[in-house]
Amino acid sequence: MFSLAYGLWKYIFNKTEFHVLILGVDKAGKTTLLEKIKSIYLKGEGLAPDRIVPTVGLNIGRIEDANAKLVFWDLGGQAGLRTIWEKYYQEAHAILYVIDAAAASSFDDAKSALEKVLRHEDLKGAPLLIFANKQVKFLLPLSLNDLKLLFSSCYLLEHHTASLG
Ligand SMILES: Nc1nc2c(ncn2[C@@H]2O[C@H](COP(=O)(O)OP(=O)(O)OP(=O)(O)O)[C@@H](O)[C@H]2O)c(=O)[nH]1
Ligand SMILES: [Mg+2]
Repeated sequence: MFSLAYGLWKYIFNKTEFHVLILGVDKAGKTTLLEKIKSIYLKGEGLAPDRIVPTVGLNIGRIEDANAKLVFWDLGGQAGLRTIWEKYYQEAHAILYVIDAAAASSFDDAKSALEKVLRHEDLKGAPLLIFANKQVKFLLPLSLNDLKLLFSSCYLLEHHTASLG
């Protein structure tokens, strides 16, 4: 009887957990974005931008709403650290790929790193959001449309600034 009641309770109240992998080349603003998300959804949590250092391991953020739990995995984007990314692909449900929209010099690297991510078997069918970060009005090297063309393999390109919200 207890196990039946427990099973019913779990069925009704258990929330589905989704794993979102935050990827992108170094200095794109991944950790700043994660900390911003935390500060918005976890009231009071979240590091200020001046306390964020380049990521070597993994940063984790968990947020929860009425229906689901989201677990964000933020990995280091330096070239030598990108081999670690694929260890997380199998358990990832979605990819949030951050680019520094103000740094034209990083676009080629960001694009080829993204293409490599998308070629991986374990991510077939996983939704992808490309987050064009660090947007300062009128100062972008490329317009949002140009960025869309450059990253033409994307499904949806969102423009924003992680540090300002
Ligand atoms: N102006 C501006 N600066 C930003 C923004 N987001 C991040 N930065 C800055 O960009 C730099 C790199 O940010 P991080 O969040 O550490 O970048 P990252 O992608 O996590 O880098 P790695 O951990 O090395 O892969 C820091 O100096 C941030 O303050 C933004 O939206 N606007
Ligand atoms: Mg980082």
